Amino acid sequence: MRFDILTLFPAMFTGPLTESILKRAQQAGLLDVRLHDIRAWASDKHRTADDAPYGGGAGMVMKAEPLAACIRAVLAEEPPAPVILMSPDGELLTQAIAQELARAPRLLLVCGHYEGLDERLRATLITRELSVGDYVLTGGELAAMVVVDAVARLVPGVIDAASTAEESHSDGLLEYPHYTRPAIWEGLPVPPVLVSGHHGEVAKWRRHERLRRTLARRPDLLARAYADGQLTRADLLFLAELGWER
Ligand code: 4GS
Repeated sequence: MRFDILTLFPAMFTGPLTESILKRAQQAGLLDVRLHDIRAWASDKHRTADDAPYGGGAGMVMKAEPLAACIRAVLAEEPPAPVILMSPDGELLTQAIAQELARAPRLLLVCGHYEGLDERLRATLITRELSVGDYVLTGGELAAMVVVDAVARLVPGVIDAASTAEESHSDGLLEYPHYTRPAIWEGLPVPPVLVSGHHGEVAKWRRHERLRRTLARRPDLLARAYADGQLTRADLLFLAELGWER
C-alpha cells in the first residue's frame, strides 16, 4: 500500500517511519510512504506557502497555488487515490474507517498548517476530511502519522493477523487484561484461571473481562456492539448479571 504525504515539514515523519513495525513493513515492500514538500511547489523566490487572510484576523492561511500544484503532480501518478485532508472539521477516525482505508491501494494525505488552507482547495481537490480527535494540533502531520500507523498495520502481512482479530475496537469491545511473568509481582497475583491450563475457561474469563471493561469504561461502545448484533446470548446474560440495561 502506498501513502503520499503532502506537508510543509517532511522531516517530522522521519522518527515514526524509521522505527519498529512501519520500518519493517517498508523494508518488506508492503508499505511505500512518499513525502512531498509543498514548499517545493511555491513559485516565488522566497518559496511562500502561506499568506494573510482576506478580511483580516489572526494567523496565516495556506495558499492555494503551491498546494494545488503539489496535489496535481502527485495525483498524476498511478494508482488513483482519494485526497484526504487532516483537519479537526473532518470525520472522526475510527477502526472501521481505518479498515476501509486499508483496502485502498493508495492514499494522499494533506497536512494542514497555520489557521487552515484556502477554502477553494476544499471545493476542488480535497475529496475527504479526517480528524484524529476533538482537539487542536499545531499541524496535520501528527494526525497523518496516526492514519498511516492505524491503516498500515491492517495491511495483510504487516503484523500477525491473529493480533488484529481480537483487539480493542475491531469487534466493538475493549480488550481483556494481559499478564506475563512473574506469577506474583509486588504481592499481586495473576488471575488463577490464566495459569489453570483450561483453555475454555480462559476464553470465557477473557470474554467476560472484555464485557465488564467495556461496560465500565465505554458504555457507548457496548450499546453499539449490541445494536450491531456482536453480542451473544451468553454475553447478554453475563451483562444482565452486571446490571446492564439495554
Ligand atoms: C487535526 C486534528 C488538527 C488544526 C492543524 C489547526 C493546524 C490542526 N488534524 N485531526 N491548524 N485534530 N489540525 O488539529 O486532524
